Amino acid sequence: MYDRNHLASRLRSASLVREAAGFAELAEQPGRPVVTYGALFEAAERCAKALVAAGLQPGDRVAAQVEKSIEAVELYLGSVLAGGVFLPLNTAYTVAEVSYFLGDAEPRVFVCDPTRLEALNGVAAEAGVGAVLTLAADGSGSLTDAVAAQDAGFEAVPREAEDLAAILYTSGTTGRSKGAMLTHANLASNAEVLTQSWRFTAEDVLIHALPIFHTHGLFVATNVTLMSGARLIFRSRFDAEAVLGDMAGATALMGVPTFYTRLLDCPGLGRETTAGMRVFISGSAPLLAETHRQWTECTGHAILERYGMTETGMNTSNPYDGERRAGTVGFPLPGVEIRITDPESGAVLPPSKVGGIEVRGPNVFTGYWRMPEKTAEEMREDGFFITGDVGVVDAEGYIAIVGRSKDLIISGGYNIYPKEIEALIDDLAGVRESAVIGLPHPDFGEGVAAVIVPEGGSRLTEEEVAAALKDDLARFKQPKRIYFETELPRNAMGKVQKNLLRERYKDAFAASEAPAAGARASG
Ligand code: MLC
Ligand code: AMP
Repeated sequence: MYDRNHLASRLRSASLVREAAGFAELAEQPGRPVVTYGALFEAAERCAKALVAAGLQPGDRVAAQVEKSIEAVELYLGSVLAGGVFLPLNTAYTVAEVSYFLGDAEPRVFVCDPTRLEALNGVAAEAGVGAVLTLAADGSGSLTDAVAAQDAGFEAVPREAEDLAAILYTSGTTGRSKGAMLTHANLASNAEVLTQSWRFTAEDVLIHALPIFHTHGLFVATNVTLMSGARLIFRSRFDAEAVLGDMAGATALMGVPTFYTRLLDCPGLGRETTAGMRVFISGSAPLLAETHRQWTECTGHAILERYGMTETGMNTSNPYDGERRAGTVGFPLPGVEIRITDPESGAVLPPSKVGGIEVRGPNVFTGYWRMPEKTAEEMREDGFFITGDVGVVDAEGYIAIVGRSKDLIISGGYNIYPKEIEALIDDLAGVRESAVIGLPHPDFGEGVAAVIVPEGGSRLTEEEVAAALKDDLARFKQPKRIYFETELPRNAMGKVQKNLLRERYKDAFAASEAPAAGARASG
């Protein structure tokens, strides 16, 4: 039965039209059987039943730290169908990190990889999780067994538009991660707007090589596909050569800038190999204007850059028709309002003035899980959300992001909050203080570096610091460079001048780790 308030029902209804027209395929997965829309939703319904059998009540959280698979998508849809709140977790998170999320969100059900069950069972029990199930990358596990044991058919648990469908954690500037609460209406409205703005139809084949535990891979790439009845080439991870090969049978790619710089380094990329592609979309981190220019020169396609956040879904996009302007994130999406404000007074600024980006619309989340004071700090009374991004609108209305007022590093599309790493380093014996900074990185855009001031007499080494952080921080957050200084530069107010440190170490990653974007000869 179609229910406009229900995300799962809105995602399902588009594909029903497609199936009626005789197109049944949803996803091609290298090394695994093709999945049809019918099979996806049937399995999602069985999964909803299995979750209910495991004790799930409407409003309960379902946390998942699982590898990318179609079964993981079924778990997402099954949770939503059962009236649950889906809570995906980065597969790189350590036991210590997962322990925090489970303790904070108190999920009824937690699904993890079978290889991590032993390590995570204890923290799940401590957090009072009712049922722990497993799901492996190949689709096997105790969740799959429980799903297979259910009969087909499940009537979606009715939900209001404002009920929660998901919680996604985003690190906090003060250290503690905050759970962004997203409603059925937030997710469904954003998927609908993107489908229309980017002209997705049942004719499309999207190359999906993003992780599905974040907004980009789950709510943008997956929801837009389901909403438009399109098809997916569903890759477990990004591999530039493989993705380039996929382009012969695809029409669209969504990626972070690292996808595009790595693809530019593939000798086979060119007009011929991208001839069947309709659109290349980039987001989650700034796309260098230079990468945009090189891509156009090499393929003849102008990358369509958009701007979003965990808390808001997608906010702005360059136009599908019309100029996709390099170095900008385009215009507010239909229904979304953007304003630029003075960071001190909050006064709205006129075009061409640089200020804080604020956003309001049906896409904006309802607040941070059990943190009303944090929500109040970032939400204006008139409903505008303070993004922490700094931007400017030009005379034609194109929005450019020129910086961030939040102390945040974005590495390969992942957000990393320096505060979280500094707190761990500062706790180490022999450390007086530290500053964690993002430095230009040829592959990831920014790379993490730590500048440490040891206590007098301490002989702390780089290796000791790295070893001490290993179990507490996901690999992508761990500093790739560690420097020792006798003191940190401070301004008159005593605040650490990270800009001076960034300047001092700006070449740290210059000629390392990966071929620089732009290494390719032009023409
Ligand atoms: C991997 N590593 C990273 C990293 N990814 N380090 C820093 N930043 C990253 N993003 C580490 C690995 O642990 C490894 O460490 C080393 O770097 C090399 O790994 P790799 O094999 O080259 O990495 P790869 O698997 O190819 O992954 C790179 C990537 C991936 C860019 C493809 O990180 C990725 O898929 N990023 C997308 C993130 C994303 O979806 N963001 C959207 C958030 S939503 P070592 O030392 O062990 O070798 C959002 C809202 C919005 O932001 O607007 O969309
Ligand atoms: P996240 O919290 O992981 O959702 O990351 C959201 C942040 O990513 C935003 O606040 C921006 O700082 C950044 N971001 C997303 N898209 C873009 C983009 N196209 N250009 C620059 N920054 C972006």
